Amino acid sequence: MCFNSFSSSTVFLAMFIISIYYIPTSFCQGDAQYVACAGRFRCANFSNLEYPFWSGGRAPHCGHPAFKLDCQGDVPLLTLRSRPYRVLGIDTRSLLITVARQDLWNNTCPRLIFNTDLDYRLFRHPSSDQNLTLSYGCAKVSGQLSIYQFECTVNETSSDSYFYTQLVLLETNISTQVNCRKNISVPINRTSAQLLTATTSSEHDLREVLKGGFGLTWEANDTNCNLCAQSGGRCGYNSSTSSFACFCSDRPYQYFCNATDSGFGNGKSSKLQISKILGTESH
Ligand SMILES: *[C@@H]1O[C@H](CO)[C@@H](O)[C@H](O)[C@H]1NC(C)=O
Ligand SMILES: *[C@@H]1O[C@H](CO)[C@@H](O)[C@H](O)[C@H]1NC(C)=O
Ligand SMILES: *[C@@H]1O[C@H](CO)[C@@H](O)[C@H](O)[C@H]1NC(C)=O
Ligand SMILES: *[C@@H]1O[C@H](CO)[C@@H](O)[C@H](O)[C@H]1NC(C)=O
Ligand SMILES: *[C@@H]1O[C@H](CO)[C@@H](O)[C@H](O)[C@H]1NC(C)=O
Ligand SMILES: *[C@@H]1O[C@H](CO)[C@@H](O)[C@H](O)[C@H]1NC(C)=O
Ligand SMILES: *[C@@H]1O[C@H](CO)[C@@H](O)[C@H](O)[C@H]1NC(C)=O
Ligand SMILES: *[C@@H]1O[C@H](CO)[C@@H](O)[C@H](O)[C@H]1NC(C)=O
Ligand SMILES: *[C@@H]1O[C@H](CO)[C@@H](O)[C@H](O)[C@H]1NC(C)=O
Ligand SMILES: CC(=O)N[C@H]1CO[C@H](CO)[C@@H](O)[C@@H]1O
Repeated sequence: MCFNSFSSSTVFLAMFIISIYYIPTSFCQGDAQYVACAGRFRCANFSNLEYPFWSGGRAPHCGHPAFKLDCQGDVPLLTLRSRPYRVLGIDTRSLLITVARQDLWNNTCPRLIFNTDLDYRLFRHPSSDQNLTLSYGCAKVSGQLSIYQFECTVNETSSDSYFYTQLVLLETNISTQVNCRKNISVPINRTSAQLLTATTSSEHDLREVLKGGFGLTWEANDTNCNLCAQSGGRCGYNSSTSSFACFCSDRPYQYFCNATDSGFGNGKSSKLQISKILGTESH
């Protein structure tokens, strides 16, 4: 069906007559890019995924380039600044993704020690989150701070490693006592921070927190996407302009399906324009 947004059969008939004059032949078969982005897709243990996400099985123009999922394992992997993250949750309503660093998932001792590096043009931390510091290759300390110690063999030398939350850093003089070769930050939420601040916290707790991951809210022109979808389009990306694109049944538009969108073409007919002619605009 091409005109399923019009319920009245009278309007349908009028539309049909007008369509003979106004609608290009490609209108009903659909723009190829529009057709390619139909429906939602599955990835590992997630179903119903849509823009800004895409994967190997879906055309790249149907998603934002930074949101490509690797669906080969038991959970999707998302590459952020060339490092892999396990995707543990996706909430498209609140634009919240829960990810865990693949190298630190159920693991306190990664082979390569690197900081968590994110593109803050695309992602934000929930405001209650904080950084957990993991310090590797440290000289030994004694006393109370050793509760935050864990084992990790760095460069074939077994040395002490420590984890400390922001509160621990603030309330102890750990930073003046511990001398480490490498420090990294990993985001954690408030609940996890409380757990790891407690003097009863253990390496097991650390492992569990790292396994649970952290939340990130994303911003990938989702407002544009809502407008596009409302106009009957499918959200995507124009790689030649590196910007959002709205694929409509007749052709791609910059923001949403309409007739005289500046920047492309020269104003072919569309649902919106026709409905304006008929005075039956449905929104
Ligand atoms: C997918 O699996 C991961 C790891 O087992 C789990 O944390 C996550 O909740 C699962 N997601 C869904 C949508 O089932
Ligand atoms: C997490 O790591 C521990 C210790 O290495 C292991 O016993 C456990 O099976 C792992 N859990 C998962 C879900 O991989
Ligand atoms: C952790 O530290 C980095 C670098 O200072 C900062 O950009 C980031 O927002 C911090 N993360 C959280 C959860 O506050
Ligand atoms: C381990 O050795 C490599 C190569 O010598 C070095 O680049 C890296 O910083 C070392 N890691 C730590 C934690 O010292
Ligand atoms: C730092 O901690 C050590 C060991 O608990 C203690 O001996 C020292 O007095 C502390 N230094 C400061 C400045 O609090
Ligand atoms: C890592 O952090 C500890 C404690 O804050 C500090 O003593 C050490 O100098 C830091 N090391 C590096 C390489 O930044
Ligand atoms: C906090 O993070 C842990 C994983 O580290 C997760 O299990 C828990 O559900 C999160 N809590 C909240 C309130 O988001
Ligand atoms: C991408 O944008 C360019 C420049 O505005 C336009 O010519 C082209 O048709 C667009 N392509 C798609 C697929 O939207
Ligand atoms: C089409 O959309 C553009 C924004 O993308 C807007 O400036 C223009 O007024 C719209 N035209 C019509 C006919 O709605
Ligand atoms: C995160 C992102 O891609 N933002 C873009 C949303 O769209 C506007 C206008 O096309 C761009 O300027 C932003 O960079």
